Amino acid sequence: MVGADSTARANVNVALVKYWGKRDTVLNLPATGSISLTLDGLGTEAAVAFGGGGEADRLAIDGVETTGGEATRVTRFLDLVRAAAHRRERATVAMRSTVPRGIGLASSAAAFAALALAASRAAGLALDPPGLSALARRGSGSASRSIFGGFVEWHRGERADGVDSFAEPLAPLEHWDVRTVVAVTSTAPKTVSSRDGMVRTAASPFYPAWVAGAEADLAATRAAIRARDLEALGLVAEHSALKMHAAGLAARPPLVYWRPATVGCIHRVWALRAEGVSAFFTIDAGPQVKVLCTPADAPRVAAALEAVPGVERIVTCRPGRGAELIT
Ligand code: 2P0
Repeated sequence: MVGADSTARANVNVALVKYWGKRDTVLNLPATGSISLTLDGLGTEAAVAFGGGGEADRLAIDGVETTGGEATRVTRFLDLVRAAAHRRERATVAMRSTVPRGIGLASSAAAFAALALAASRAAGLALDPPGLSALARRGSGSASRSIFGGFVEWHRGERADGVDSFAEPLAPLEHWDVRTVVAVTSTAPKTVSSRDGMVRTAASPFYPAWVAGAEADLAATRAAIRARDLEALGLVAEHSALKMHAAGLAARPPLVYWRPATVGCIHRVWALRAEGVSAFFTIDAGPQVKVLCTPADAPRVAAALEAVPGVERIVTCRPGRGAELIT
């Protein structure tokens, strides 16, 4: 018998204080806490049904039956759900991206947040929000944050078993309406995954400084969000992103996620600030630049970034909701 189908949706998030390094690679426990903003309109839907008598899990991504590394990662994740629910049946999983195609932001955060919610419900598990976040973390660290909407903090946790390493919302979604203007500078697949990039960075001579600075950045970011202080938030976000990339630059072999247009956008954001526009960038493990600004300034920021040579496309996002069940 095929079990009840459960479908969930989740959005990607952009880290303002970055997660970049693990204290446990099996349990996916971070070396530091991190703070993010969930983005509206860039997400993934996951439909899961256990049962059906198959010998193996079946995965379709955007309607295409998928095997290999992605399918293995989903099966490993479903094994955790099966163990928690005391079930053995294989599952049928259909994932569909609601991210506009080809913008280089098809993040595992949205995928594993949606999968955690859909698979746990389909398996009959009723997890509380921290439990759901901790489950999503096992699929992909940043997915722990996409369980929630708006500004979210993922706690590093202290325990070796990881039960205290989950995310929580820092404020209701309506607390602060900001915009994130995403400048897409390249849609080529990245050459080093986040997972491998983090391992490489852990041997960087700058890694200890990167880890040591996190607590101060987290405290400043929490205070800035509470006070709705865009300049304070933006300056810490830029600092956190630049430190993360600096640690990667000093790794061996070096890690360079930026393209020429990435640097062009950095300078354009600084020029906008000199012109009086409150705009601040952050950059994840790729070449895209994400710029935080007010709703009123978003059109001007978008126009400025669109004019930077090499920028292929601009997407402007409102704060987004957390993971939700559709069926
Ligand atoms: C972040 N990134 O905080 C950081 C900043 C990218 C740059 O979390 O190994 O895909 O699955 O836990 O979550 C990307 O890392 O890595 C990431 P895993 P994940 O958003």
